[in-house]
Amino acid sequence: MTAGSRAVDDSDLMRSALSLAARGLGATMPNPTVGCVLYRPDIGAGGRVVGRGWTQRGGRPHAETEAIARAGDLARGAAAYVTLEPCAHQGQTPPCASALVEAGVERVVISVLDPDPRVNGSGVRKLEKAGVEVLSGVCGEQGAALLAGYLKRLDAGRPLVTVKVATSLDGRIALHNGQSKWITGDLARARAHLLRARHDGVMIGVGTLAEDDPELTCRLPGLEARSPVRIIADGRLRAPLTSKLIATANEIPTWIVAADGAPGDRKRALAGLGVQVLDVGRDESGNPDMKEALSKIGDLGLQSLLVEGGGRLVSSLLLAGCVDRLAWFRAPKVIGDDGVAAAAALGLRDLEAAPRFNRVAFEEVGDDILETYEVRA
Ligand code: AOF
Ligand code: ZN
Repeated sequence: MTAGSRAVDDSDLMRSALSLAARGLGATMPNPTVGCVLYRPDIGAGGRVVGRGWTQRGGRPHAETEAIARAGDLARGAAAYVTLEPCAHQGQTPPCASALVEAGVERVVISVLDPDPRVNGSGVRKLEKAGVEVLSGVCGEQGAALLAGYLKRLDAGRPLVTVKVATSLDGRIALHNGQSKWITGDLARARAHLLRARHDGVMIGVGTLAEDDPELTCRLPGLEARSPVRIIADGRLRAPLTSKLIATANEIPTWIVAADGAPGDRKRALAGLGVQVLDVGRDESGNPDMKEALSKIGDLGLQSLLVEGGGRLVSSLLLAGCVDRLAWFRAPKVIGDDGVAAAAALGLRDLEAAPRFNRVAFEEVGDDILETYEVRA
């Protein structure tokens, strides 16, 4: 080795597999997004990566079979770095654990074990039985962060919920007259479109639909096809049928959450326009029951949901204990108490009861900042 260089180690290669996996965020539901790097330690001075793969759109093919196909014969004798335990169940194709053995892979390094009941350790057992050396837990924390939506759905039966807001310094999302375009700058808006691309679904309340008439698509060049499923929380089905979301429901999946007692003729009209109606009960305040809505959304395969307001939907979700992350953009502006707050009334009487979060990331985005928070356990 030359001075200043060092051999690649397991975590370097796993980080590379993790970045491949990240490409599939928001595109593989109901499957997790997985990355795989095949590495031959015996080629050249520092070894060589001979194949890369990640889970393809809609969840198939899996990452390992992609990487094996790219490596061809060079896979023989390789070490595989996979961000999730290789599957051991027969799907449309044979299990990845068998495909790795078949390809001649001698060592498998795993970030996260797969809690899917069809896998759940059987991938590791299959590999070990075939004489493959297995090491798991490498970059486990980063691996679990990337799989947070997948793990949440398996564990809680609902998608991981991230609330995204764009506020002034004093936490306002709009003026009293409803004007909200634009509080944050161009770069922050582009960053928010990237968040849409990386989520399976995006949800707003009917008030925001009526006020802003948004499209909720990802309009970043090259990522247009990555628009998430669009969901409107609209207990009484008051959404205007002429709104952009509903008018384009035949092109981009659009769902609406209706509460008990929503008028049947509206349901039929919406269904006729291509909107899928999800019926749920009501919570204590008479709003659609968010826990039930999220569990239906999870049943339909969504692993991650980005909530883009408004304040009433945000407070319903906070009160239901269903907010896992916050993506909070703040612009250097002050709007004042006559503006609209990011969250509607929570009725708190004790600070101890306030939803609490830990900040996990901080980014400057042009003149604005983006703070990312995770709910405190
Ligand atoms: C892998 N590599 O890239 C992914 C895996 O519906 P199927 O048959 O495609 O199986 C889905 C399950 O496969 C999913 O729940 C998870 O356990 C695993 N996903 N496994 O080896 C991959 N995406
Ligand atoms: Zn597989």
